[in-house]
Amino acid sequence: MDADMDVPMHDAVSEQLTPTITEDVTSNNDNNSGDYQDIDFKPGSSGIADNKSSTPLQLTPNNINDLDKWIEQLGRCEMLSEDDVARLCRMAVDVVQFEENVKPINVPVTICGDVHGQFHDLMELFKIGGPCPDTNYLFMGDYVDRGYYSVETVSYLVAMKIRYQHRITILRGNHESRQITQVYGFYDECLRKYGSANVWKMFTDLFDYFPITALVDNKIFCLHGGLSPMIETIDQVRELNRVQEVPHEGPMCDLLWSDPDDRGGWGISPRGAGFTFGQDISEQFNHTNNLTLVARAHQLVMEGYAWSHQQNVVTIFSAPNYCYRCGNQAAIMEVDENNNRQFLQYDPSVRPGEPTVTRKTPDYFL
Ligand SMILES: [Mn+2]
Repeated sequence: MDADMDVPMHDAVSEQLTPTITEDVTSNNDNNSGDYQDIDFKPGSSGIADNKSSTPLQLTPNNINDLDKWIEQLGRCEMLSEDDVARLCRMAVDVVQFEENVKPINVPVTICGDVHGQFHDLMELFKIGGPCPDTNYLFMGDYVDRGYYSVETVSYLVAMKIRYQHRITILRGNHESRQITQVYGFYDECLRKYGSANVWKMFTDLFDYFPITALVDNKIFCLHGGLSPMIETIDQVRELNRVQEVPHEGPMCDLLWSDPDDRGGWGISPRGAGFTFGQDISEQFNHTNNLTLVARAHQLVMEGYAWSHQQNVVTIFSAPNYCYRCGNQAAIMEVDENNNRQFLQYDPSVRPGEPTVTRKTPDYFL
């Protein structure tokens, strides 16, 4: 293992919102590598949000039948048809569009970090944490990219979200974005598995509606990345217009991209988006908002979880042996009805006969 894998910030350095990529996807320069030229970036181009309901989706016996069938199929790691993904995403919009920017969540709940397309490890997570809906779940984003099964992973979680709306919450991570998924694997996987970008367009249009933060029992503020110099109170998060591609800067960007740091105050993030924030910032935020903890994901941590800022912040990472090579454990955090917290750690699932995991490493792993 690389020595620098011990240090979480080194993962931050490896995953960046790089300026060169921004140029590739936003300019019409003829010198661009052809891959990105024909991609329609217009949010909403899939049409899955064209006929949004004005009231939350009410499940019918027919819906439930379909969802249970899809969940069973996806549980075998078999992807849905393109038509079924379209139906799935239309239904999902009518669930998540009604959730608040700061989704209130009751205890008990089990809080999870990055999954990154490691489908079999997600199944292991549900074995360790208990099956949904018997156990309530909060996922803090980054379902897609890097792993080999982003399509199956995000389809499964979205199907579970629709089927058990009040038992599972799925927040948006910085990878639930049109730009990042074109660099780190999800776009390519959709093209390979479906033969067109249609499914990618549907899911990225759906991601725009995902809630961005959650508040567990008014005590634990949960989000993918971290704090923002433009956000002092949780009420300010409630006022954001979140239904858009993840911006390159500003409060919504920071919430999905920032990282805690040993240095005090705000710092420039090596990721090229968001900020680093010190213990003074975390303490002030928790004090101002009457919180006990900020729970976030976004960084590889070797034990699967890591405290920082004298337990004002916890990082949870739920992709064991990240990228099939980092050697890390994964973890989830159970919060019980008395607000006691317990971490459950787990190792990679065993996949007998899995041919792909030892193949050559795609460039976006590096
Ligand atoms: Mn992330």
